[in-house]
Amino acid sequence: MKGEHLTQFLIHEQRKSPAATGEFTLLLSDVATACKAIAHAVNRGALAGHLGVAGSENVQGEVQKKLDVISNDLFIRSLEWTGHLAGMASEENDQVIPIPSGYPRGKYLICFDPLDGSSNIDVNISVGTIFSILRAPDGVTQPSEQDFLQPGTQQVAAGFCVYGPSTVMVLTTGSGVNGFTLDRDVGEFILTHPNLRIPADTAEFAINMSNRRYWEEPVRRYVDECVQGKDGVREKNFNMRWVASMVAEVYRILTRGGIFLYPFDTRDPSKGGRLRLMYEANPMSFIVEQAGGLASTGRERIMEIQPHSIHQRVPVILGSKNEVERVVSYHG
Ligand code: AFP
Repeated sequence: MKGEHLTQFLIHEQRKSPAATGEFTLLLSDVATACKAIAHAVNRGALAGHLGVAGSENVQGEVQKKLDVISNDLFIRSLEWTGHLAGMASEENDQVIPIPSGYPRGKYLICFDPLDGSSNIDVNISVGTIFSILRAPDGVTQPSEQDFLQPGTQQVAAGFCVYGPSTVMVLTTGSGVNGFTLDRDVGEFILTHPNLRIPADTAEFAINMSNRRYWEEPVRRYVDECVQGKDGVREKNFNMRWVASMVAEVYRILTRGGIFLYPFDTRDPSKGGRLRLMYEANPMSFIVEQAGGLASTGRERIMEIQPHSIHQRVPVILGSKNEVERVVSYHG
């Protein structure tokens, strides 16, 4: 119900499943607490000396920002002790993150990108946290990387928090998508955007055009047709956006439709794409599909990919159903 806070919402959802123990509700509530702490750190920015680079690289070989490191720490510290998780995997950590000995273990696994879009931090553009929750295989209390390698269809929940003009958490547990705005006065996420739905048609696309020369032909054809607008085969004008923060792009698509593409390109074919399957593509695909959209690599449904590594990258094309179907059809 619009206006209820996240904990109320989660408990109402929990009561719909008589067998629920409350562990899942508590886990989501802990994730929200972690996001509030990160929102606070992001919001303090230069005042807390949080801007700039950390002087290190992550496992992907990307330069880490101070806030990447701070957010990763805040997320891990908020969740490791709670007893709801068997293990964690972060975009920033080479290996899966075990629950320290001395803390109880739960039945869930979480994969997360603590600060997506972090190249935008220093220029004060929206960034966010993305998470995906899976079940640990039966009886597993010390999961290995292999235990995380489940296709996106196995996710029990996914969400993201966008730290923008307001802080908004978007969440799906597999029955629709809801958006909660952080009310800083009371410290709670309030349900402000119930049952988000992505319109099937759109006239807005998002892609990094500077990579055009590296794209495959189907993507080039699709984007060229959008750019030709009324004068081309589409017979309507399109608008373009590129924030370079996936959280901001997906939030825009959830509020007014659109298509987002980070396709395969030939800059480094061995990478298979730019975005990470476990931390970005799978959770965003779950959310988008739950809101009535589609998510594909161009050749297959993202959530059906069998992962082979926790840091695997994939092409991502997601958003308004009819546009994604069109791009997929061009891949033939
Ligand atoms: P960072 O977290 O390193 O800034 O990457 C953000 C991101 O994974 C995703 O959120 C953007 O859509 C995409 O990369 C932007 O990539 P380009 O800088 O190549 O446009």
